[in-house]
Amino acid sequence: MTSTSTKNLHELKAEISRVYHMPYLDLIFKAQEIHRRHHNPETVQLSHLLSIKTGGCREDCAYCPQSAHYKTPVVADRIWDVDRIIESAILAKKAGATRFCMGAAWSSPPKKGAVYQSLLTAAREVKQLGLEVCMTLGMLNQQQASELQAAGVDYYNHNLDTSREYYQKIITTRSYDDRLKTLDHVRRSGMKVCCGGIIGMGESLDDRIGLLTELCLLDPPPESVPINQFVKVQGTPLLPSESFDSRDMIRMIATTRIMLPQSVIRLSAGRKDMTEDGQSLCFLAGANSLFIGEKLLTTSNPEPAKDLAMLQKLGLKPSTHQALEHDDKEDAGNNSFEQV
Ligand code: SAM
Ligand code: DTB
Ligand code: SF4
Repeated sequence: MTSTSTKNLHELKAEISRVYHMPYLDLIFKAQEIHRRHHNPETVQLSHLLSIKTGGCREDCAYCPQSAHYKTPVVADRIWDVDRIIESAILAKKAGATRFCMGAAWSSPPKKGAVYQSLLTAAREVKQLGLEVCMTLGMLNQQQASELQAAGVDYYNHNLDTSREYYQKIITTRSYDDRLKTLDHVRRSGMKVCCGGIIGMGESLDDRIGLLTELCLLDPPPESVPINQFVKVQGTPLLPSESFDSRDMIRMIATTRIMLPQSVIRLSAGRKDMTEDGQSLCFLAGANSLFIGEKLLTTSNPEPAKDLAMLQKLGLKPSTHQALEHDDKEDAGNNSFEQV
């Protein structure tokens, strides 16, 4: 595959479209081949997600039950105390997670003051537990990004969510370029970039290809790419795509794997609605990370014991830090998983 930097946008989009529309089984086969060249096919990274500040958000993201613009069952809450966050992180580590991801329903976090300091303290203390630290708090300026990085945040999640065109129909309170600006601040700070999107919210196939095009244009590409299936919560204005099924997720993941071979792809929201066979095909298509824990932010996730049993049935092992470091080294050039 030619480097994305040497192609113009049109050619890149055409290439992604060609891959996306490959015959289904050929696509999965190609994705698995590429997956094995860059990743250990026997391991899956497990992250635990915690909503540290829920609801009451001023943005109007039409998919989100935490937006104050819609009347949903979500009850807005104040930010959690650091001690309570750490108790949850200890349990997540015991349950097998290697990364702890803290999410907040903010347009952007405060720039100073007690709440801001508590975010930095939470990052430091989670890190001391031997967990990777991830945060998703909304838009960041350069100073916030650098201070979070210095406090120990390894990954920052900020999604592009969909294509530039469809985005305008989903969110009116901030722009696509605002998102790209935050991603630039995250990248410059030295944190790793976690950036992906949502499918199943009425977008066209062209919008899915548009999202992947934008992800491929991030230079360097995101280390982590969450692919979410839209979870419809009562009160949010979006209607789910008609005739959406697990093949849409599998096709999206396989195309992401082929276009972003080195990124870790997280099979994120929506697993509660998928069968284990559907999820298995997502792993075959190149997904190698998931959220473990009964809850995502406000919606439910499969029971952890069921997830661990599913992974065991598939012969997949939760990755350890060492295993992840090993994978990174392989990605540096010497692909020892290639000879499959
Ligand atoms: N407020 C911050 C932000 O928007 O960046 C962080 C939290 S926000 C909930 C993180 C991501 O969750 C969103 O960008 C979106 O991709 C995903 N998300 C939110 N609601 C969802 C839903 N109903 N179904 C699937 N994904 C959802
Ligand atoms: C991401 O892409 N998916 C996660 C995480 N990043 C923060 C969030 C999924 C949220 C699903 C809806 C909810 O539970 O509120
Ligand atoms: Fe707020 Fe994030 Fe939900 Fe948008 S996705 S409404 S910014 S919590």
